[in-house]
Amino acid sequence: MLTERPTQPIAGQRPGTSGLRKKTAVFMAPGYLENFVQATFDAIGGAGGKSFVLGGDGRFFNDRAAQVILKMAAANGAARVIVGQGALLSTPAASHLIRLNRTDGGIILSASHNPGGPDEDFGIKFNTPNGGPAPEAVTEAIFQRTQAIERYRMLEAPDVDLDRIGVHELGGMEVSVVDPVADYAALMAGLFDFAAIRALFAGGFRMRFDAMHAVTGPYARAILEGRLGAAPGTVINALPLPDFGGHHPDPNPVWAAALMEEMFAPDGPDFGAASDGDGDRNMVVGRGIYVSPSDSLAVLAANAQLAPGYRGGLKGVARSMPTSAAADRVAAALGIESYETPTGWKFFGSLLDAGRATICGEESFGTGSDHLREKDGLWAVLMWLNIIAERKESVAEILGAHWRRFGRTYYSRHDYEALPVAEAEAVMTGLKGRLGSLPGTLVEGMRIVSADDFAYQDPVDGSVSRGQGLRIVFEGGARVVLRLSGTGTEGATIRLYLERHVEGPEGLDQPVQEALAGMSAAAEALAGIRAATGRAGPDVVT
Ligand code: G16
Repeated sequence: MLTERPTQPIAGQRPGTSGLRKKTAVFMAPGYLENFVQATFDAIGGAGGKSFVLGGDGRFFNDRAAQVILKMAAANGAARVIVGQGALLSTPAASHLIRLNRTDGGIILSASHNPGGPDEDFGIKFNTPNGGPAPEAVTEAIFQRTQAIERYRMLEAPDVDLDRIGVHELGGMEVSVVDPVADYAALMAGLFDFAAIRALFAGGFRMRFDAMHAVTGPYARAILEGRLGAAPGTVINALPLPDFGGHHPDPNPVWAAALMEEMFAPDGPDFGAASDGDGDRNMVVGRGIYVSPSDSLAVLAANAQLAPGYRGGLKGVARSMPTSAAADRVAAALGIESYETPTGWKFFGSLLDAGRATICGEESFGTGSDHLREKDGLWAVLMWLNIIAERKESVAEILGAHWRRFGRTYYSRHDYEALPVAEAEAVMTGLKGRLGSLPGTLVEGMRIVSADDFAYQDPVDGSVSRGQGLRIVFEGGARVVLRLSGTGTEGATIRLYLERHVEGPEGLDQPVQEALAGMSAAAEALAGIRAATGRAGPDVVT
């Protein structure tokens, strides 16, 4: 039975950097999810006759939310929804299914790298027909709709058996339950030299992939162990759990500490990797060497042509503003365009759609290409494996050669988490107010050449995004960048990004924090984060 239920606007349903993220309990409150889903359908001109992709990272409430969304889609007249078995889909796999099936978009249930469980985080986002996160115009329209909503539509019906692959019927709507891995694995097989990677593993190459009890477990098992012949047990924490085993499914040296320890042990594996809650982020580690996301992007760009899918060369490389300029140096050497966009994968979408960029990356452990419209954790891992198989060198050798050729861009991010919002905003507005007076001044013996609040004009559609982070550049290109995180659910998080380039051949092997000590001191002199917040130091350093 179809019902129209009266409702009223709920405060705070404004999607952030990638969708709406809140505490799970907030999402479970009566009407909360329903209001947002109805507002989404309304904002895209209704769901009538349309088709969508639906899936999530398996966190607590994923299964319930999927049933609610299916019933609402049916009640709103949608023609078809493609759902991953068990309501599971990694974000990149969802992006691919939207494109492959030419649907009218998709709904992804995830709070990405944030912890999951009844007391942790949940999230939902809408992706547009190009497979990418909704651009600001769409998220704004959804938000406006949440402010005016008066009713939502719901079908009263039993749950769909999402464990059973095949075609189901729900109130006249078709629900296709699909294997979440198959189409994605086929896409990867078309981009990379699986035979060469298989030969690498057959030759004794040892790898450890930490799926962090999140969605990439089944994907990594099927591809790495299944199709590529990596030793059984290569993929650990492979079973997706509603609370990710109580951990942060965040692939960085802090939250993937056990993997780091294994990789730095004397007889550690040759290659290590981890992925996040919804499978779009990646961390890559060699034996005894950590690869920063900014360096990873640069290495992938410089070596992409070794993989069959990129043999024709790259159209351009794009990075988010806080990501280091290492990739720009590669683009310059290759004679291709490089782009600096605001944080958020959605900004890459228009460059990819317009054929201006092939590879994109962010310091926040995100890398991807024009094969879909999200960042893609396993894609990056497979690209590294393809490069290693072709070059027949270790990660340390590949990085060392890269630095000798392009110089090394020392880079680190310092996070001050869960700050009182007013305190964090005071730090930002304080520095913002002083930006105009900074150029020409000396800080810690270094001269500032420019300081601005980053604004971006999309070169394709001309849209302008302002207020994207405070950027202070020193002579020689060293930088201090500050911005507020757009993905946290508790208080405010200040991210401080430090960067300094060393041309070499001397000075390429310094410990990162030591190489950046001067930048860190300059940042404190400029922004006074520690002084203003009373914190002794950052909570997370990556
Ligand atoms: C999301 C976006 C990324 C972005 C990141 C920034 O990542 O998809 O493009 O780099 O947020 O996070 P913050 O604003 O906290 O620095 P994800 O993996 O959470 O979807």
